[in-house]
Amino acid sequence: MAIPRLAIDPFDEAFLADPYAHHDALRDAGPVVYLEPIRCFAMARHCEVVAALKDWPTYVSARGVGLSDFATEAPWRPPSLLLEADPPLHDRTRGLMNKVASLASLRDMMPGWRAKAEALVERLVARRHVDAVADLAEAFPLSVFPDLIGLREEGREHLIPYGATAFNAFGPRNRLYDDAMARAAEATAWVMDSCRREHLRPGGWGALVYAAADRGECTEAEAERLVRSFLTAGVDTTVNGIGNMLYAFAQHPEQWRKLREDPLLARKAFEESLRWGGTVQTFFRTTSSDIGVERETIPEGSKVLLFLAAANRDPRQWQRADRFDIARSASGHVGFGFGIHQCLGQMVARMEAEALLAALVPRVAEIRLAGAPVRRLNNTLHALASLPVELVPANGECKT
Ligand code: OVM
Repeated sequence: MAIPRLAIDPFDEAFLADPYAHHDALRDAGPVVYLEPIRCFAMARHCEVVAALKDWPTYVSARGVGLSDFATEAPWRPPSLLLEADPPLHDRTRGLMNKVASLASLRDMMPGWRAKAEALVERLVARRHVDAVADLAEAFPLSVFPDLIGLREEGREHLIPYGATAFNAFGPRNRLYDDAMARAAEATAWVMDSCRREHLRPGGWGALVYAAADRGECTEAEAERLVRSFLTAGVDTTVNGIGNMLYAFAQHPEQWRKLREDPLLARKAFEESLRWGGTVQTFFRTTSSDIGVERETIPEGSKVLLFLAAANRDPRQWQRADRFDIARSASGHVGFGFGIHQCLGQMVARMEAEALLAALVPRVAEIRLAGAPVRRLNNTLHALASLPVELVPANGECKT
């Protein structure tokens, strides 16, 4: 059997507006496919996506995890020392960053995050009609994450546009890419400047990265670039992870009732929302050698597109894969990736989601859709621009 050649363009706007409608065709065509419109190989089944993510010596990241090959094209910004690096460099930078983003330092934040979430949710329930994107999914992460890093106050509105730009830049040079780049200058300059030592507050994760530089674990220039990773990867991802989770509950009121009956399901519910409707849809790798597939060869230097979100709904892996069911075990999902590059900030994301759910569950009987959700198209992220909802107050009948 040959590698099937498909005419699907996973970055055209019809695909990006509703990626899940196209995943069956990608998965069912074969374990590896070739996508003619973008001229690269792709995998959409759970087994193959996990195998490729595990095999970092073959499927490398240092040539970029977007369509652009850094071996032949200049990257739009200096490459990330984490995302766009391979061992041995990656082991050193990731080891350093793992210590900064420690669970212990996060646990100390939790009481403050919970209090912030409660105050926010109380204000919103009183208003009743809110935009779950602007008022919850954006407002909550922006009220905790920049302070965790120790970012300066002025200019924080650039964080989401910068994230959107970085994630659009993984795609081909389509309209989304060009529009993002045309508007990127100010946000990019602000983010770069915010990564400098003198702009980071003592005690924040940014300052901790510079403390590692002071101990000789990295250079000053590397510290600056590593802080940039927090700002690139930490905002638009959690914003849309929370937004997609709230949208999942708005579409499945019975799942919200189930969570209210058993609030300890909150952690599982967030994992299931990442599996069912995750935020990061795709990442590329580049092959470091020829790979035999069927009776064909994926040549060295090929871009391979990994459909994380399709793997997460692969019926070969999950029963009733298309059902959002917060009581199932979603473990094994690749919404945070897999292997050596698996999301560094995943505990931040989980804690943000949990703080918000802990505030919402006792106060909100139903997250009721109150208008048409609006998508914000992005080459990598499944994102929402707006989600009008009615937060139906709980009147204290909840157990918690
Ligand atoms: C980075 C980074 C890491 C993960 C995701 C990401 C833009 C960026 O290190 O800059 O997306």
